[in-house]
Amino acid sequence: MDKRTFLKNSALLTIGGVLASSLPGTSQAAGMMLKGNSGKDGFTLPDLGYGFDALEPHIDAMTMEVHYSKHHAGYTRKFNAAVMDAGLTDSKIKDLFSKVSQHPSGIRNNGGGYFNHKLFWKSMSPKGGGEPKAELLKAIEKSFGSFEKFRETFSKAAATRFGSGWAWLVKTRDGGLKVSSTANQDNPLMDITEIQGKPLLAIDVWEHAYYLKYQNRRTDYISAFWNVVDWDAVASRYNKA
Ligand code: MN3
Repeated sequence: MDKRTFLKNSALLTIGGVLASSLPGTSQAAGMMLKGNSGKDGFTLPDLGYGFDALEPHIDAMTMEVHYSKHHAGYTRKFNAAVMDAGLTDSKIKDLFSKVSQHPSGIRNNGGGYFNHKLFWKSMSPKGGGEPKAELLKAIEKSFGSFEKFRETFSKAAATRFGSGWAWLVKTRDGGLKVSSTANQDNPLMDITEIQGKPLLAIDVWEHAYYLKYQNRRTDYISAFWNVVDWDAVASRYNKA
């Protein structure tokens, strides 16, 4: 190869590298790298599925960007490290949670942070809001009396969670629906949680989830959240549970 061909090829390789690192499909490559670092079941930051500004004006772009790319990415990284330290890289996340009381606190805190945010992003959509349909609506009416009553109960659980934590809509083992709230990054799949079951809907009430736009007005953030709830995603979780 002459010098000119060599330079041309190197330039193409460089462009290829830059392009590849900015393409969505390469998250798989990043995932494989992460798996290499944390065993075969490495946990990866999921795609958000919409832009940082997609939930404006209800949830602002800056909050979304910092929340996803700093907070959630941090939990994901620390969760992988905690799983590796504990020699639990072969475990499924649900098995880790169902015995979380027996594991180091890094699994509880960072595993919760990893899982809860994933569910939170998938509970919201720029096309969200309104009311659930069909079976889920019936189930909500059966458990809470009305959709409005459910909303009040959930909003209150979110507003009154002292300090940092989450509020949940949970499908319990008997098939009923309950609203609960948990501290820190705990969730309804964990054996240390009072109301256990399958989480269907989650709202993050840590200050980092709303402070930039709403400051101390957590209840304004909770009211705005209803405009972006993706009821189709919640219904599909309900139907699978
Ligand atoms: Mn958060």
